[in-house]
Amino acid sequence: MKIDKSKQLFAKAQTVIPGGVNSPVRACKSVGCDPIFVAKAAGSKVYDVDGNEFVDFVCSWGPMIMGHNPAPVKEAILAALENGTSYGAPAPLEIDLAELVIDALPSVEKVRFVSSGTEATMSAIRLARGYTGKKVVVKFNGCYHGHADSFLVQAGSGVVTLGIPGSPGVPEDIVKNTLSIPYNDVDILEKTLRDESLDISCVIIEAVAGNMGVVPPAEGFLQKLRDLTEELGIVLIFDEVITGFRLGYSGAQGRFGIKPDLTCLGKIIGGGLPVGAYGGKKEIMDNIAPDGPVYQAGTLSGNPLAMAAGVATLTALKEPGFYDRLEEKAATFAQELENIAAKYQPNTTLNRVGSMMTTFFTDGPVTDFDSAMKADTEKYGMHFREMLSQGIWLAPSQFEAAFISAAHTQEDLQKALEKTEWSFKKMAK
Ligand code: HOZ
Repeated sequence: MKIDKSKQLFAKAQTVIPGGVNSPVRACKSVGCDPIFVAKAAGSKVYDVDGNEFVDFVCSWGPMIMGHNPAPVKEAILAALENGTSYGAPAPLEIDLAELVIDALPSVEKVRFVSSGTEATMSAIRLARGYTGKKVVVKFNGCYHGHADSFLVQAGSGVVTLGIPGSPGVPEDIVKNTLSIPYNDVDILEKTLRDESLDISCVIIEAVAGNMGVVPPAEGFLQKLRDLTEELGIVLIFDEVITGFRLGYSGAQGRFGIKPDLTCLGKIIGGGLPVGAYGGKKEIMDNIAPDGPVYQAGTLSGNPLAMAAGVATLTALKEPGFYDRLEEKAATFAQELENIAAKYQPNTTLNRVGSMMTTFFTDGPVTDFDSAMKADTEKYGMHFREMLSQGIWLAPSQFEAAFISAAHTQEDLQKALEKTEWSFKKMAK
């Protein structure tokens, strides 16, 4: 595969952009190669600047659930574009998107739009602290909630990919108010939440973890978390930036039948444009300025192009059977992957929930951060490079998810399976 133009662009990018990338995992450091520069994307494919074609399982890290540039979203963006790109004033589409979100998620009575998932989670914990008058945020090891200071403790995604223990620039004084505990450990959870000396305002969780690779909640874990937080007056925040409108039209909360107090959204609700949102109980949301004293604002919040893309996306996702078809496609694909792994790489564990999955290079089970960290990242890197050379685009880190979209055809999935078999076989030698 020729990648001369990507190589040239990466060299140039490194002179003007830190690491040559605008988000660290993209630099492909942990998988031992240089990044590919993208020229365009359409449907299930990404095309690089050298003219190579890849079947895309990154899907822009989750948003592209209908594939790249689907017609209804493209048309909605073009129509919105005719009316200008930003107003810094309210516009009708914001209400439309808010209504779609509220209709989809029974736990959400009011929603505020921001411009990224990080903004959503950071605003949600501020709101929880303002509402409860308490300081401490409880999170789970290996969960990643964006890059705001409070969350860079035992975090997943790029933080674990690059082996960053905590980030310089994040003051001790801030992270001392973040408590990170093991995912799926009911005993530690209960002990922590019942400790009144801790001054806990909220618990934030990826209801299905996607940033230490995919790790599902253990049976009953989310219900226990809901029961405890309810009993103790602690705000429960579901970070559904990845899972929202991914694991079903009502996200992880619909799938597991849990109603959090606050929900953070992003990715899919922007249809590929930069959007985040946080929403929940009216009683809590009414504390946000201008109705209440908790401050949060944004020049591009509710941006008209992003709202148009979001409305078109959520409307399209309402199509009857959409999620059933996606689930079936992902389940069959995952089963075939497992069959191939059983033959050539038996020391792997595939975790899947709906259309998100991770093959961990460890014999598992992978149920939390510690077990995810047992994965052989060298092997993942090798597999990543083999797959890339064969036209299959996987996440450039063991600790991320692979996403299936509605645009993936049987031919795409068959190709991915054949190439996986080829790579696993080669690695087994
Ligand atoms: N942290 C993001 C995935 N969980 C990566 C975002 C990006 O590089 O675009």
